[in-house]
Amino acid sequence: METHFRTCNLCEAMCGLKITHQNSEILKIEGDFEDNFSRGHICPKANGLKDIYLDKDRLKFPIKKTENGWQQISWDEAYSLVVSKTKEIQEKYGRDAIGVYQGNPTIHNLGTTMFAPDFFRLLKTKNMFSATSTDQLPHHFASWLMYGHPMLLPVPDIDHTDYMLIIGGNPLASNGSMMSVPDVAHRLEAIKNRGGKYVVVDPRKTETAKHASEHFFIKPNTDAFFLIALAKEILAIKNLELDESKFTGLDQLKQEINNFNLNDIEQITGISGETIRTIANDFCSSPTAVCYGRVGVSTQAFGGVCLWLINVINIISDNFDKKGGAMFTLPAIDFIGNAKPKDRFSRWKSRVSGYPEFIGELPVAALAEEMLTEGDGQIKMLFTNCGNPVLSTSNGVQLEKALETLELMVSFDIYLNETTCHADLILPPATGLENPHYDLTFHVLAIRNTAKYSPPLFEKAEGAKYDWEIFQELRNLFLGENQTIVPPEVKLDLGLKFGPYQLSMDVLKQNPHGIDLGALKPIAENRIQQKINLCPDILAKDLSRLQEAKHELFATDSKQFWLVGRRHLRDNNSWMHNSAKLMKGKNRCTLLINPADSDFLGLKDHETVVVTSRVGQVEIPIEITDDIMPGVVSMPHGYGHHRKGIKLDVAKQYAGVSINDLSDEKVIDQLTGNSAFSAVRVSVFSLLDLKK
Ligand SMILES: Nc1nc2c(c(=O)[nH]1)N[C@H]1C(S)=C(S)[C@@H](COP(=O)(O)OP(=O)(O)OC[C@H]3O[C@@H](n4cnc5c(=O)[nH]c(N)nc54)[C@H](O)[C@@H]3O)O[C@H]1N2
Ligand SMILES: Nc1nc2c(c(=O)[nH]1)N[C@H]1C(S)=C(S)[C@@H](COP(=O)(O)OP(=O)(O)OC[C@H]3O[C@@H](n4cnc5c(=O)[nH]c(N)nc54)[C@H](O)[C@@H]3O)O[C@H]1N2
Ligand code: SF4
Ligand SMILES: [Mo]
Repeated sequence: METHFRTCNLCEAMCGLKITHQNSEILKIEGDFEDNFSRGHICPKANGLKDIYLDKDRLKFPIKKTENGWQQISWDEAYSLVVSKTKEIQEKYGRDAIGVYQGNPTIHNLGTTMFAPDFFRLLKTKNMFSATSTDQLPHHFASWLMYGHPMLLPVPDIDHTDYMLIIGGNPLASNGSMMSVPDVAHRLEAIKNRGGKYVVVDPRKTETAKHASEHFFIKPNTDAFFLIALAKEILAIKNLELDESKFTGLDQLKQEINNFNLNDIEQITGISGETIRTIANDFCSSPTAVCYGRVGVSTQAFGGVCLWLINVINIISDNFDKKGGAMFTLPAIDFIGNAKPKDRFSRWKSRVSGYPEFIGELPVAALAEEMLTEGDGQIKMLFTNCGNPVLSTSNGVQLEKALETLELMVSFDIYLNETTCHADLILPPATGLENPHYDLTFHVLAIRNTAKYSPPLFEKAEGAKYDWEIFQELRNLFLGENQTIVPPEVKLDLGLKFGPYQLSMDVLKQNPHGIDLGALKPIAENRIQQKINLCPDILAKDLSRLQEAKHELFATDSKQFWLVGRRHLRDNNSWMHNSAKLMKGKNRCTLLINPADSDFLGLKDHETVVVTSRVGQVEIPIEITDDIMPGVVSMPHGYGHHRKGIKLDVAKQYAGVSINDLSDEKVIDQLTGNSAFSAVRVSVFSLLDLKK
């Protein structure tokens, strides 16, 4: 029997795992109590790593779609097809005829994070897309404008704070995001145990809200008003003395905020002015406090404004760059360094809808129309990498149609799923326990400075390839070069040696439980290369759009609901439903609805309803519960495995329906281009009524 220690790469929490195995048989996966960061914590998904490793549906060799179905081909054949077709299509139609979509596991896989960008950059296409614009883009946007770099993302110092305000995040299900925080439940509990509070603002009484000191229901999409009201109260309490050597824009900010008439704040948001005053008082009277917002505030019609205001609140309450507040990390591999602020927005626009580029990418809401609309620059060939946009981006049905129009589609993926079944060629890399791991991205977002390297546990299948091999080999072939293929450890070693702690691969290898580099420290002065702008013009201008939207937010219609998403501890976006162990138990793909609404519609618990939106409809059973606000319905994302052509035998049995067959690709944050999932309106009908 042997023991292997590693970091779980499935979500952002970076839990330490202790895996007991006999040769290639895994006997047990448990939490590593010697990992000081995660302290033995794991969630049920950790065991999913074993299921992925053993999954008979997982792809290990390239497959090509033929008239006789999918056929295995050699890596050489796959590579030469990719390179020759890419060149042919670019010669025929121009560079932008190639589109690229990269999904979430891109950053959970070291080899892909390190080497995929080099390959995709060679294509020089403007049609780059990723899951970022379905997720955290507004965080990067606000950071870029205020701190000068999209990756200078303040992290809540959860272990030292006395008051944490959580808006649109459910870390007890998601295990935290844009905040790598293993064992988050105990860490939140500890705030209460040391006499502090944590408070949740969410249209659903979530798992996190149920344990919180307080929870307030908020109407979806109205957080920007709530945050303005909160900022106004905080400004009234704090007679802010601004260090003019560090900040600019305070007067402008005050002016902008004062332009808002907030007398009707309760009607708009569902939260009274009195409550907001209390939150502001608590926030300011706590020795330390931090405001944290996540997917719920990011993926809405004013995501950019919300993330800006959250930063503002932390700064004006004097909790930025302070212990217990919102702080920057100093990661062992520091790819931000002393990066100077630069132009990163709207340098080009999407061809059809004219959406602005940000950090080199266009909003994924434009992906389908860029394939479907004829003309110069139309996407004719698409690469997907670690992504399942058919289930994970708005209007999946339209996207499916668009994928069928392509001349060629190539997917780097480990499954034949709802997206990759439209490809002509799938190149699957080794994954999970077969890979070495270092969290290049999540150490940047962690609540402590830590560093940990995990060696591979098992050999990849004979003849299989690592992601870092695939992307370097493709690069070489594309350029006709013969550069040596290097494993990620070579680059890691350099990054560590030149990093702020001068570590090395040798040192990391000697510390299989990770190295704790200490609590976050105030370091903004060294990280930020500009004065912090409290009121960037681009964001301030968007406030007039917010003013205009006010009336729309009031609009009520008894059959129209706001549709919001939710996450469950045993899901991982769309791609872990092929693990039988994780799928056990009651059906999770249900629509939550408040009793007042189900009564009004005459619906019975568990009956199937039809939910419709501008773009589509689904049939789904309901769960009647007071946990969801009246006027709002909630369903999980990542289901919809009934689609033809997939090879996911377990997932098919728990097919469910896809929320993104309802999400409208036209509904975006018009400033940042991020998908505004929470701004989608739906109608709900009884299936029985419709059949009558
Ligand atoms: N309505 C609604 N939609 C949402 C969200 C929501 O809350 N509501 N959330 C959004 C968010 S936050 C995100 S991040 C996106 C996610 O969007 P995506 O990243 O596009 O979707 P995933 O389901 O994470 O798909 C991951 C893909 O990566 C593949 N994969 C897994 N491991 C590996 C690997 O090691 N190598 C390779 N090459 N492939 C691998 C899987 O098979 C799968 O195809 O979804 C977004 N969509
Ligand atoms: N178990 C599990 N863990 C995951 C994932 C998973 O799929 N499953 N996905 C991973 C990924 S890719 C990400 S990005 C993170 C996301 O991490 P979180 O942001 O913590 O994830 P969610 O559970 O979607 O929480 C979003 C919350 O926002 C609320 N919300 C929706 N609309 C609004 C609104 O308009 N205003 C406010 N205030 N709240 C709103 C929803 O009700 C929900 O409770 O989780 C990661 N971890
Ligand atoms: S919380 Fe995230 S990192 Fe920890 S075991 Fe679960 S999936 Fe893995
Ligand atoms: Mo995400």
